Amino acid sequence: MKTLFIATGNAHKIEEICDMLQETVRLLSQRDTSVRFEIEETGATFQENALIKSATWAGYFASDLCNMGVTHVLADDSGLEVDCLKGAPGVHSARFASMDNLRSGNSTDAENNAKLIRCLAEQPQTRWTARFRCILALTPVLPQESIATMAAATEFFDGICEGQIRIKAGGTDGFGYDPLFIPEGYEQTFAELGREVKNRISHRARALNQLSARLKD
Ligand code: ITT
Repeated sequence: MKTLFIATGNAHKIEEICDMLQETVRLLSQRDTSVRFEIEETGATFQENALIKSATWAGYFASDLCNMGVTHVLADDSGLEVDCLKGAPGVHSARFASMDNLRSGNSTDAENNAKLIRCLAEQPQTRWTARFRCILALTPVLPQESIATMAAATEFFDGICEGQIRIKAGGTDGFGYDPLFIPEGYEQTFAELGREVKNRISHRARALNQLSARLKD
C-alpha cells in the first residue's frame, strides 16, 4: 500500500486532504515527525512552488535513515486569483499582506483578508470575480536517487473553483480567504457553507479527485 506524506505546514490543508484521501492510502504529515524545513517558495507559478515543497521532502525521505515507510510526498500550492487585481494575490496568497512591509513569512488570515478588502473597495463590484486554484505535486520517494531525478518523476493534479469576492466577511469554517469567497452557484461564502460543501466543490477537492483516481490505478 502507498504511504503519502503530506508536505504542508498548514493544518487546514492537512484536514481537507485527510478527509478525502484517508480511505485510499496511508497518510502521514508533519504531525508524525518533528522534522521541519524552512522552504522558500521562490517559484513563479503554483506548480513550481508545489514541486519545490514535494521534492525537498522527497529528498529527505529518500535517505535510508528516516523513511517511515513513505513511498510518495504530496505537496499543495494554492491561492486566490482576483480578476480586477490582475490575478493577485495568486502565488503570493499566503503572504499578501506581509509583502507590503517587506516582512518575511506568511501573514495572518485576518491581515490578508483586510488587505484584500482594501484593494477591492477601489474597484466596481461587477469586477470582483475570482477563483481559487490548487496544484498538487506527487513525488515518488526513490531511495538513493537524486532530488532532480525524483522531481522529474513528479506528477501534477490541478483544480479550480470559480466564484466571486464579497467584502463583508461571513462564516467561521475553513481558513484563509474562505470568509470572503462565494463559489459559483452559491450565495454563501465557503466559510458559511462549511466543510462538507467545500470538500465537494473546492479547487482542492477537484485536484484531490484526480489524484485519488490515479492512486486507485
Ligand atoms: P504550505 O506552503 O506549508 O503548504 P501555506 O498556507 O503557506 O502552507 P501556500 O503557500 O500554498 O500554503 O499558500 C496558500 C494560501 O492561499 C493560504 O495560506 C490561503 O491564504 C490561500 N488559500 C489556499 N487554499 C485556500 C482555501 O481552500 N481556502 C482559503 N484560502 C486558501
